[in-house]
Amino acid sequence: MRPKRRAWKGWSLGGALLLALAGGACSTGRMPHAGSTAVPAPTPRPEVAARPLVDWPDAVLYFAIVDRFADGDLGNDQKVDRGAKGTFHGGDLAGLRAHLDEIADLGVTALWITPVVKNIDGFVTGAGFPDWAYHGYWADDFTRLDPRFGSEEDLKGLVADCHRRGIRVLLDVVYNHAGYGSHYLTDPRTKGWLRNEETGSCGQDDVTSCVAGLPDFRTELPEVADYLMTAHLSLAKRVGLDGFRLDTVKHVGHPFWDEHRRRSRLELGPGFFLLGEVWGGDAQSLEPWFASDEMDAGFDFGFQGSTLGWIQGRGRTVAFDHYLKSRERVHAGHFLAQFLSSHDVPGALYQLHGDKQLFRLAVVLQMTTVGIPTIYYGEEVARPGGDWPDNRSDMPWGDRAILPGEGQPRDEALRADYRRLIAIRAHHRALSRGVHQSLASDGDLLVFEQRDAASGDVVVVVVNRGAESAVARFAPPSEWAGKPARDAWGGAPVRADGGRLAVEIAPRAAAIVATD
Ligand SMILES: [Ca+2]
Ligand SMILES: [Ca+2]
Repeated sequence: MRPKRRAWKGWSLGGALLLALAGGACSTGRMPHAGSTAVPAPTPRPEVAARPLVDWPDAVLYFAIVDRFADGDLGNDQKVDRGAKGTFHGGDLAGLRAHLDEIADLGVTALWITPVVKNIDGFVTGAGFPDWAYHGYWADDFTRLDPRFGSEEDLKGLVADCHRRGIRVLLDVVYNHAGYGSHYLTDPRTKGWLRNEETGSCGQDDVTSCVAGLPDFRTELPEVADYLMTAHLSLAKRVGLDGFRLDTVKHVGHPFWDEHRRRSRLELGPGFFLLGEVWGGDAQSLEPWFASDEMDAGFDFGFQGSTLGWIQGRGRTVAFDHYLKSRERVHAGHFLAQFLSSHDVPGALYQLHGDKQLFRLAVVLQMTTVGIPTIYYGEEVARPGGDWPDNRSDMPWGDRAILPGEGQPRDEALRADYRRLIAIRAHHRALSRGVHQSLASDGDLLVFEQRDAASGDVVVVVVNRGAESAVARFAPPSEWAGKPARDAWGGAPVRADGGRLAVEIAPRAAAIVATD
């Protein structure tokens, strides 16, 4: 979770608490959502053909906010108000299980879900509206699941259902802080575990500050570290998780992450995957966490801005090409994860003012570079998103009777294009593991090659951000000798031009050229 410093401006835990604690009345007077007739039927469990799990370097990751995806159990809804942005909307693990094929059908191979441990029951108003813990980042008890999201059996079932579909599961976990007003602050056994603003004990640096006013765990204390790690790692073991997405990594010290890595491998095996959120991270700045092997992968926070900037005509093409090349200079054995949208930033389609043609160029670039493409739920069907908190709106389900996003429009053509791009990536190891080489970066035309030496797979990617048609000319890779090349993405004409190949590329269009 990105600390909402701007949103929380003026927030203070000193003096009058702006927090309605457990069971506290909702100051808006809103009533729980009345029962809907759209109660899902008991979830059928159709036979699913088992699909193999995919190695992490080739993974495509789908990120869902549990509360905003699908409500599979209206019985666990509490104070749900689907009309308000900061409230619970009712989504849960049962909903994810019931509609897992929506995700699996895209071809993704991994699922990241928001935290599901027990969160605080109240809300805060520092953002100017009642804001609840629907996102799961405001824990009140790390040792049990939040009934609003479901039970441990639900989580175990979700993991099993995902595995049958060839999908690994990463659970988002927070080690840095507890929720506002969490019981850890009042329980005499644990209140000494936290730095907090009420006692003025928050430090100034990344590790000891109280991010967005949240009580900060003294993770340097062995008792605290052991409690938190035991809670998360034992849950992972009980339900069969494949790894964690680690929240607020830079706000916890390196010795903690060293020990966490040691224990996660000891208790869950060497393959237990750790994807960390180091805010602002990229291939270079993640080095301190990768060099000491504290985690396997980290988010590349530069990808969204670099990509959206270039396709909108900002910056020189050669500079963007250099950026793409720089992404492979990540510490050996470690990976970047590239997103176009997230719960902490305005989404790509929103930033592009709804221009789906440009958005498709961004998705092509996301799916043709090394790293783990991370799809933020609903962007594949053109969920409009917006700035926070609109970037956390409900999964659109169109005319399907699925709450909370029933009736919200979906772009099925865009979703079909996501499926095709993911299939192209799955077919070409050069896209997930290859070495990037620039073939042309003049004007508005970007042409680069991805080559995977191990498999001999070579793909040439052509992207024209300009308003005029262009022709990309390049020498065909030797691996293509004797085989006709074609554009597997947009069907652009590919013709021989002397000893070279020429690809005619329309304005604001892309080609993914290969021989198979
Ligand atoms: Ca529910
Ligand atoms: Ca901290």
